[in-house]
Amino acid sequence: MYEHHSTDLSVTWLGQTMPGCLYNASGVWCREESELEAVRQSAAAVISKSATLAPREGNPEPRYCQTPLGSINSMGLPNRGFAYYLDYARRYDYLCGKPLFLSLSGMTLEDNCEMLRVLSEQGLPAIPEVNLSCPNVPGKPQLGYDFAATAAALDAFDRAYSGLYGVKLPPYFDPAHFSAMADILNRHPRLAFVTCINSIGNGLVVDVESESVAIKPKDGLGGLGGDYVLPTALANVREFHRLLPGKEVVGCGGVKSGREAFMHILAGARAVQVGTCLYHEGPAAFARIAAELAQLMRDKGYRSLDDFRGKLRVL
Ligand code: RRO
Repeated sequence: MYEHHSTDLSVTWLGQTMPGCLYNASGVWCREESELEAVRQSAAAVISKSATLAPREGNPEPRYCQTPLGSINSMGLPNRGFAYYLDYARRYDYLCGKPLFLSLSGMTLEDNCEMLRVLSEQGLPAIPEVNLSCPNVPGKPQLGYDFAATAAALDAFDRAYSGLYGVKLPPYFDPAHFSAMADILNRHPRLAFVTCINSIGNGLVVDVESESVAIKPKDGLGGLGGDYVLPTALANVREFHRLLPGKEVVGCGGVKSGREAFMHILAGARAVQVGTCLYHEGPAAFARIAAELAQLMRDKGYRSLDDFRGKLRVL
């Protein structure tokens, strides 16, 4: 006699419960309202393309390339401008139970603070995820690799914004860097979550047949996503989950089936974003990955994400 329990993928955090754990990685399927609405229909939450104050065309094409192991991109922050995503956030159906996150990536600290002030004044339920890690604007280093500048930026965000917010971090590769960044983040109680990771910046994909780089900007350098980044993403999720008690970690990097989503949650992720796989498969990826995750959980006897979140074993 089998007992049948339903498998529950819902996630309660930031004072709300969302119906599942999967949503898009910022940058993918989220530049236009039609794309954002398609994500809202098929995922458990929505995040918009990183916004600058003014609209941007982004870098010259080709600027995205799929490879057998993932992707390389140097989009260069193409977006409709903050006012467009703010207008979407004003009209968003918050009662659908799917949180709306707004990714902000101002060209300057003052631009980020300006966008945060406007959001604060509007009092919308949309939650900012400030991007500290865009690798693709020529001449602009990733803020998250400059610890002093990150510390100053977070102090300014606290003054500009009165609610809970998150940051999108670049991948780190050394325990000294995990710990230095965690010490900075822990000084900010309203920093409620970190999303780990952005693409691994400034990789180079080479095509042997044409003896050429794969994308045009920065002589071929671009951010890596997909299979290339999964172990790096998991390391960042696990380390920040350990080092940031009371904060949440959103996993992002290399999720293409229920198995990678499971790995991120086991490493400590509260929710999981899908980037490269969503780019290649479209929003149908969410239902497929969720079904695979639910099946894997049933096989293991888990009924909710709380049963295994952060319970990765060490030897
Ligand atoms: O638009 C981009 O080139 C881009 C951004 Br803002 C980012 O944060 N991460 C990425 O891989 N591409």
